[in-house]
Order: sequence, then structure tokens, then C-alpha cells
Amino acid sequence: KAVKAPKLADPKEASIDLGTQELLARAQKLGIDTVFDRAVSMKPCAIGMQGICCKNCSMGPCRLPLPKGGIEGEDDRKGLCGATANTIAARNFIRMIAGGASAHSDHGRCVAEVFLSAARKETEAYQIKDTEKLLAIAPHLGVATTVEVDGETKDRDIDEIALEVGEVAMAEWGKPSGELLYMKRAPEALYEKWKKQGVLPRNIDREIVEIMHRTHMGVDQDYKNLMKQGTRAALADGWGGSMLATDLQDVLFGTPYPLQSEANLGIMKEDHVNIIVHGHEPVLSEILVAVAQSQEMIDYAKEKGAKGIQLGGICCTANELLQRHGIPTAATFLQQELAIITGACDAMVVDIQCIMQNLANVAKCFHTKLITTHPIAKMEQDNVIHIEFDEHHALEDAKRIVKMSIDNFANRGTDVVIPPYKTTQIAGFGVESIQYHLGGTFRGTYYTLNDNIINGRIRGIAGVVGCNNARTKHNDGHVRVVKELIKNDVIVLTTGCNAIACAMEGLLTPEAAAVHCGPGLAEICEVVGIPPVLHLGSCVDNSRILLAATEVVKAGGLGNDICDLPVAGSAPEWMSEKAISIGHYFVASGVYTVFGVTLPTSGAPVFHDYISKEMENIYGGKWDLEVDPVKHAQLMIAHIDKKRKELGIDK
Ligand code: SF4
Ligand code: MSK
Repeated sequence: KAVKAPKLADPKEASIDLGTQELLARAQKLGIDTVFDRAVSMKPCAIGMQGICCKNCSMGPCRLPLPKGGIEGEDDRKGLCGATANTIAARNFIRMIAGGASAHSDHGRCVAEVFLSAARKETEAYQIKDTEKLLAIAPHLGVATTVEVDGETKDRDIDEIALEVGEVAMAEWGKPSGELLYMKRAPEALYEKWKKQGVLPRNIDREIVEIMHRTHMGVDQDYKNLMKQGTRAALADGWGGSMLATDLQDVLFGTPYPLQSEANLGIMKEDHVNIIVHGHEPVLSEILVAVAQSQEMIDYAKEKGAKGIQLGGICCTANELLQRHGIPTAATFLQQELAIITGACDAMVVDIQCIMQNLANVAKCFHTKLITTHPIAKMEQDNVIHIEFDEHHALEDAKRIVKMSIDNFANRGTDVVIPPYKTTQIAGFGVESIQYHLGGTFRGTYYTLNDNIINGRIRGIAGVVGCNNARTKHNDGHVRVVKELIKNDVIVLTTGCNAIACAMEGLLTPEAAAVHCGPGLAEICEVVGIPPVLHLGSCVDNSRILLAATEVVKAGGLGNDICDLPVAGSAPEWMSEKAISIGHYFVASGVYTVFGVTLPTSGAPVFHDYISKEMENIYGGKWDLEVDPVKHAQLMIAHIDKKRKELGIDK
């Protein structure tokens, strides 16, 4: 019986990146399937895509397709229990928020645990590194940094402060009463808005659990009330779990500061041991960096015939190590299988989130050791090695992994194909460095951000973030949205895989300004020496965008709330639940936020209108969807212009 040939992706249609195209073609030649091919052979469910399939009980799944040509008259679609399309779409949407918020926040919890361990001096591998940052965050957690002794104010012992910060931070996940302490970091007007709406999160875990309860069969059946809880949980993510993750990581590992590195699979080296770290949580990979750079390991690698050790990263573990150590970025989310298909990946060390299970199948075709390290993220395939990370013996774990990778160098096949493409990138930005580079403050000099927004050299600020999605051309949306924005003098703050895509396109260099920016933004980048696209880090570091916007508000001259600012958000190629949580905390913080690809709301038009129109009257921000990258950017620019007009600065 003839076997039907599998459908394959056209490499040129799959990605704008030449290296990706070449490695995809190699995979196809070798008969190894990748996400790009699977996206061609498996089509998504149209009803699920529209957000109107409910499987919250075993009487379903109940599917409520939108009739062709829309609904005339009353929408009487309902599931077996009577759930309407709005209820089903809202329940699904906030379950995505719960998934995303839990991922970011559990990451934050893990960092808090390591932080506490370091503060208690239970581990040698971790120390409190950035005491300046510790002193900066302590007051936001209600931790005193000074003490009165005999009527005199003295500095408090730093170890004592660290311990109390760790304990107070840990309590944010499960305290029995009150509200999240970081909510008060927002502009006062925004905080009051949340208070009036009753959406101030009580503790991080509770808001996520309550989503699961409310969306259980037969509980909350009002899409507006469901979204209220979605808002609470999303805020608990952005201003809670994510912000705590960012801050505690900065204190433990150092606050990022601009540095130079490289991006794309071309950073891998044929004559080096290549160790690729992938995922999100930097606690183990921080130690891996130190071990891989130790003379002992470099010598061991040389003994085994390699010229050295090349570390590279994928997804947000990459972003974390890039921001603090300049470790080059190997790949975006969609290129993870391709890193192994180079034949030069001696070990891929994964932690949590965005790790495709098919990595194990691809690794079977090569010599690559695939190592899982997190107790909550294992793989069933028998070629996967699990080395469970524990902060108490982190150094031993890291040494074992690096040694295993070096030993594996000798097992490489001869057929190594590393596409020769890589770019220079300047990364490592944060609120502190934006302020430093733009005049040391946000307002009052020729260089400052607020002044340049007011005088129009900078038209506005865009936060462009998020994943790749195999349902759309790899990196195309990211790059085209960002280029359109900077061409129109909108400065871009980026994180996640958007940052990696922009780096691969050469947009994270000061030189990109002269080539791609409008005259105002180009002038500022040239004078100050910054790229027009500022890399702020990983997915949890979207909290840095919230704080940057807050600093702009506090500096004055541009309204008194984030929703007054000429600011817009975007995720051109999103795919993960985390993106929905991020999108919604942007919206609930007052940011007009446009997503590409699709939104799981189109099958429930009333619910869709609620989040994309009515919500603006509540929080000042709203959702939008635009698939075309140029139109997507133009929507953001139109919103920025509207805000400039309202502020009276539309010259
Ligand atoms: Fe169907 Fe209602 Fe059960 Fe959902 S909860 S699967 S709509 S019966
Ligand atoms: S890694 S969540 S694919 S941005 Fe943070 Fe990239 Fe999205 Fe993962």
C-alpha cells in the first residue's frame, strides 16, 4: 500500500532567517520532522481557535461555531449546560491567563526560594550580589533599610535586610490578607483605579486558584465578572510574580547593564564544545556560566580535543544570561530543534517553559545530550537525561552537566552544519540604564526621555514582546512591526523572542538607527549612543516595561497615569498562555495592546467587543488584533498620536 508522503514546509515561506531556512532544508533532507513541517501537516481546530469550545465537564466538549455570515438577531448558541459563547470564551481566556500567570509566578517563587536560601547563607553557590538593588526594592516591600540606635539613624545590616526581603517576598504568594505590596509602585491614579474596580490582587496563588474555581462547571457565568478575576490574576503576574522574579534575580545575579554580544545559530562553533541552555529560569544556568568559564573546565575541554566551550541560549534563559553576562543568543523559540540539527550541539540543557517535547526525538538522530533539570519539567523519552537541580548542590550539578557535555564532544558526527549567520547586539537594558543613558533622569535635560517625547523627537514608546508562532512566518511579524515603529520615531522596548528576532535582524545596535529610524529617533540614538530597540530581558522582565512607563509618568509632563502616555504594546507572533497574561496586565495597566496571529475571542463577538472596546473605559487600555505587521504598527502609531493630541504635544 502506497504511503502518502508527508507535507513539508517551504523553508523560504517558513522563516525570514537564512540560517533557519538552511537548517530546515537539512532536516527535511535527513527525514527529521520539525515544528515547521508539523504546522503544514496539522491544521488547528477552527472552533477552538475562535475560543468557543468548552471541555470543562464531560458532557462536552461543547462546540459553538459562529454561523457563516455572523449572527442575525439573538445569539442563542449554548452548551449542554446553557453556557453562552461569551461565557465559554471568557472562561477559556482567563484559564489562559491562569496558565501564564502561574508560569511566571512559579518561576518567581523558585527564585524567591533560592534568594531566601542565599540570605540564610545555606548555599555557597548564591550570594546577595547587588546590594544597591536590594536597598532600592526593600522599601516597596515595607522593609526598613535604616535603624534608630540611641536617637541616631544608622544603616541596617545588609544580611538582615536581605533575609527580611526574602521572607516578605515569599509571603506574597500566599499571605492570608491584604493586597500585593508592589501594586503601590504603580502611578497613584492607576492604583486608585484598580482599587475602585476591586481588582487589587490579594496574593499571587489565590488569584490563580480562583480562576480555576470560577471556571469550573457551573460557577461564574458572567463574562464581565470572569474578566474581573482575569484582571486580578494578570495584575498579580505583572506587578507581582514577574516583578518579584525580576527584582530578586537582579539582587542575586546583578542588575543588567548594557553590553555587547551576538545572536543567531552562527554563534555555535564547530571546534568548541557547544552547550545550549534553554527555557526561562536562570538559577541553574547562572552557575553553568561560572563553571563553563572556569579554567578547570576549559582545560578539560582542550584535553578532549576542543578549542574551548561555547555557551549559547534559547528563549528566555538566553535572555537572562545575555543581559547579565553577554552570553550569545543562539535561537528563538521556533529554532530550538534546528540548534540540534546543526549536529554541533553537544548538550542542550533545559529548565522550564517553551521547551518542545520533540527536542528529544530530534536529539535521538544526533549525539546531543538532552538534559532536563527541573523537577516539574521532565520528558518521557528514554534518551533524555534528568539531572535535578537543587540550590544546595548547584555547583556539583553544574560541573556534572558541563563535564558530560565535554565528554560528548568526541561523539560528534562529521557532518556539522552551522549556518554562518550571526549579528552583533547591544543588550542589557533596564529601567536603571535607560535613565542613566538618557541623561541620568527622565526629565529636565536635552537627552531625557520625557523631554524628547514632549518635543516630538521621540513620537512615543512601544513595548514589543512575545513568542514565535509556527502558524505565521518566523520572525517576519516581529521585524516588520518593529521596523515600521522605529521608522516613525517610536522607540521600542523589547523582551522575549521579539528581542531575539530583532537582534538577529541587527536592530539592537546604535548603527541601526541611521538605517531604519525616522529623523527624530535617529538623532537621539546617535547623540546618546543607544540602539532604537532596547532589550529589556526575558518574559518576566516585561515588569521592567511597566516600571519604565511608571517612571515616565512620575517624571511629569505626560499626564498622571500610564494610559495618558503615548505608549502602545504588541506581541506580533504570540503563542503561549504567558503572552495572554502579559497582554492583559498591559491592558489593565492602561496600555493599548495589539496581538498578531489570532485571538481566541473571535467566536464570541460580544466578549471580543468587551475586551477590545469597553475595557478602555475601565482601565484606559484595550486589546486589539491585527495580522498584517505594517497595519499592526500603524494602529499603535495612531494610538500614540491620539495620546499626543490629548496631551497637547501633537506638533
Ligand atoms: Fe458543555 Fe457546559 Fe460542560 Fe462546558 S461546562 S462542556 S458548555 S456542559
Ligand atoms: S521564550 S514565552 S516563546 S517569548 Fe520567554 Fe519566547 Fe514566548 Fe517562550
